[in-house]
Order: sequence, then C-alpha cells, then structure tokens
Amino acid sequence: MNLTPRPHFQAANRIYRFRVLNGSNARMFRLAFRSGEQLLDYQVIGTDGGLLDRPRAVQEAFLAPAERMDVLLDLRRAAVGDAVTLVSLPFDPMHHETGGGAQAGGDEHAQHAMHGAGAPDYAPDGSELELMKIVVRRKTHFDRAIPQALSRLDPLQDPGGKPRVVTLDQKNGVWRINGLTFDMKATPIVVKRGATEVWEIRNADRSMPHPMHIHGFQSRVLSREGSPEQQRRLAVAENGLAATDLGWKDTVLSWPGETVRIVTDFSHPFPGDQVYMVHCHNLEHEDGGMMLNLKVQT
Ligand SMILES: [Cu+2]
Repeated sequence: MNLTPRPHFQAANRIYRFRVLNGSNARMFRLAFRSGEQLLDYQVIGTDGGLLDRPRAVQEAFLAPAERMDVLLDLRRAAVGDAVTLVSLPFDPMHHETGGGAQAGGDEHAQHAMHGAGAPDYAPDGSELELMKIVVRRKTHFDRAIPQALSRLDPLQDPGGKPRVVTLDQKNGVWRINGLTFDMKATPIVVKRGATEVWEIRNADRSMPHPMHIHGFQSRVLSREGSPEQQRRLAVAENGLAATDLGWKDTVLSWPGETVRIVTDFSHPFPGDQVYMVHCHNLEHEDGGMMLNLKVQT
C-alpha cells in the first residue's frame, strides 16, 4: 500500500477519509475494516468520478483494478491502543476462463499452477490479505459529524430503445470484446457525439471478472443481473446495485455470468471526431487485446 509493505497508520480518535485506488494489474480486493473478529461499518462516500449524494454504510466492498472509492472510517469512539486492520476478505476470484484452447477447466488450471510446484510465493487472488494496520495512538478534539448530504448527483436516465450489447468472452486463450481484439486502425464502436447510450455488458459464464473501463467519459450503473452470490449480497437496491455502483464510474466490474447495464452521455468539448478506448482494466487482459477503439462521431 502506497509502495509500503505491511504499513502502519498512527491514528487519532476522529473520522478519517481514505481515497482508495486499486492500482494492481489484476488483483481484486474485498475491502473491510476489522477490529479483532469484528467487521466495522464504514461509509462509502464516493466512487471513480466523485461524491455520492449521501454516505452509504457498508462492511465490505469489492474494488477491481482501476476502480476508486472514497470512504469514511469513524474512529471517534476508539480508545488509545485500539487497532483496526484494513483487510481484503477471502472471496472466489472466479477464474472461470476456458484456458489456452484446452478443454480443461480454468479452476483445474489454477490449481495446477498453484500447487504443481509447491506453495506459491504470492498470495493467490481472492485470498485473505492484511493491507494496513491502523492503531489509535492519541486523543484529539474532533467535533465534526459525518455529513448526511454530500453532493448533488443527478441521475442519467435510460433514454429507452435497445441497449448496445457488449459481450466479453475468451476464445483460444484470447480475451475478446464483441468477438474482437484490439486493432489500432479499426473503430468497431461508433457513437454519436452527445448521444446518451445504454450499454449492456454481458460477461460469459466461462470467464473472469472484467473491470471494463471507458476513456474520457463517466457512466452510471443501471443494473446488475445474474451476479454471483458474493456480489448479490452487497446489493442495496432491487436493480442489484451495490453502494459502490451508486456514483459516477469509468471502470465497472462485471463478473462471469453477469449482465451489467451502464448509461453514458457521450458529450465532449473537443472538435471533430474523437477516438477513445474501451478496455478491460485487468492489464494482462488488456495487453492481450481486450480493448477496442470507440469513435465519437460529430
Ligand atoms: Cu478482463
């Protein structure tokens, strides 16, 4: 964390705001603050592109590569000597890929990779991690409360009509978007400048989690369907959205078997046609070609 292995943070008994960026190439985190065996409530107050309208209390949140969130940790009632650990709780990383063209399942591959030549010298994806130790070292005078209103967050409405379908899958070991891989000269997605579009991101069952990132724009998440239980149990609304889905997003996680609908306003201030990129933010996937040009046409 912040280039420091096993960091310690010396805190006072007050509220802390953390802006958390998952800067990993591929690793996801299931972030929680733990005191002894107890998971603490914390407040999600912001996502990739800004503040939520109001704080949302959670005990855990997934954060995929390139996703950000702002959180408040309330230590006002803590005593000097109390310790809290920021952890990543164990989860199923859902490496359900099909492998490099072989018939064997991804799980089996992963098991072989993990156990074939002795124990791994790294923490496998989804394993429990202790990320930062926070120790309350001093008392302070702190008389501020958690605000109940944070920002005006206007909804971005579904304009109706058919969504644009974006499929994520793997064939012969290659990750694809709409059956395609990156071609510098091709612009397979063309959007009208100023259009508001709904994209329906459909991740295949035999797949991996893909944090999908659109350059240049911020989106809102409309719904999650077919989510795995570990995601579904974090839903705070009927459309399946978690607290971390409720603000402006440029990187949206989609799990294997999940369909995520997002809405984006493709307005921008630049002259003429502009080409942006949409890609998976798992860097191995992106570098393997899981990226397309997106042309915004005047
Ligand atoms: Cu990916």
